[in-house]
Amino acid sequence: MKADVIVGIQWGDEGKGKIVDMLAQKYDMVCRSQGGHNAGHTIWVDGVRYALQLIPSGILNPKAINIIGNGVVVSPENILKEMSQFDNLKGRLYISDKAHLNLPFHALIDQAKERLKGDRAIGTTGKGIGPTYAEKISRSGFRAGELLNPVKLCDDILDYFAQNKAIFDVLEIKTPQKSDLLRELESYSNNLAPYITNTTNMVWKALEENKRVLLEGAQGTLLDIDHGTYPYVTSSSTVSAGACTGLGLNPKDIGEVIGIVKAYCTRVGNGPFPTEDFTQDGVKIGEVGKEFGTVTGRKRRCGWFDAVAVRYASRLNGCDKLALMKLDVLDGFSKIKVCVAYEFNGKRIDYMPSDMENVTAIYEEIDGWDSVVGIRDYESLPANAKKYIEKIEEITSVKVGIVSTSPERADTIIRG
Ligand code: 2SA
Ligand code: MG
Repeated sequence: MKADVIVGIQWGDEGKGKIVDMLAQKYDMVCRSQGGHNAGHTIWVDGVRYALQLIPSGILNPKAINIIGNGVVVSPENILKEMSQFDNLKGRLYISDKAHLNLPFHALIDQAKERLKGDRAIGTTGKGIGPTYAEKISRSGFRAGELLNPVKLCDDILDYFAQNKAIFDVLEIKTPQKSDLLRELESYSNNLAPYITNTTNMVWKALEENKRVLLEGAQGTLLDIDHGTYPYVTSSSTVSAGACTGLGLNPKDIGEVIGIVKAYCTRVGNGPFPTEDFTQDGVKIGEVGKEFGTVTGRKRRCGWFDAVAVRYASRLNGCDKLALMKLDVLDGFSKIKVCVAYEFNGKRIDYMPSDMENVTAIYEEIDGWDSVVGIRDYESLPANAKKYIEKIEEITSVKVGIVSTSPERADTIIRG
């Protein structure tokens, strides 16, 4: 069996939550491969609200096994809080022993560095994601497996503080008291030990046994550490290839890749966003689309669909199809803009250059429609909504296989 991948195609918050939640019902295993508790979505089931940041969405399917892979950075404090929303997760949730630990001091480093950067700040979520991945890459991080020996881990963390004292002093971060740190680590260890294991073997076994496996991406392609709008990116590989390294899979293990895009575009944090709309239209999209960060509550910047960026992201991920989310948010606009090319150094280009700071969007306008809310079959969509979807398919060369017409699970068009 092959593992299917769900990946964000823009700057995150494309509405992956709804699709993963829908699909998770059909999968035996749902895995996260990157990111940490900077991700976030809310799922409602039978009137109960669940906030998920690290735990895969398969947790709401009682039959699914959920894996937090080696590529994820795990905050023990945060995951324990999330786990407390559920009754008994034993046998349903596993954390890779190779996943790196995102500890409280990582968030302090993240926030201090953002302050020092001033107006060149990235606009991170402040959750310590960058510093945790930085320590992983520089080979001085701490892994979930080390929680199984909290006494040694405590000594190692204190050694790390001693080695980096000069830096911690500049950032005004205090070394923890040994007794406090040990108590904290012992508590994490007691509560998390039953969940920590070699998850690579588990995913391999599931595929060998023909189980259906879904890999759930967090953030989006344009936030990818290599391929996104660097340095205004997150610190993980958000593309489908990253799902392989983040779980111990190889490219041949991957089945269908579904790219999630919003019918318009948003971004939180700083950095280039060629189709950002500063007029009343942008404000309206934000209000109707309820565009606020689920983790930090930050207001998202809003603008139009950038087909150049979506084509680039679809190629990077190998998307078999796109799921077009929140089409209903564009209801009632008389004209809808689509970015079909960029102006860069005085020339029209049809690709994303590495320097995205200096591109200007070139738009085509499409006539709007009244309402698509709740429509569940393609043929019933207003003609202009179909034209919009076909325009997106034409420019990106990827089929729009799924269209979402409201936040409700059932208000979804499946085109196959
Ligand atoms: P970080 O914290 O180091 O990953 O931040 C680096 C950049 O990545 C962006 N980023 C995100 N963008 C959209 N959604 C994210 N998750 C939350 C959500 C965000 C929130 O689902 O709504 O609640 O604010 C997310 N996580 C990271 C971030 O804005 C920086 O641009
Ligand atoms: Mg989100």
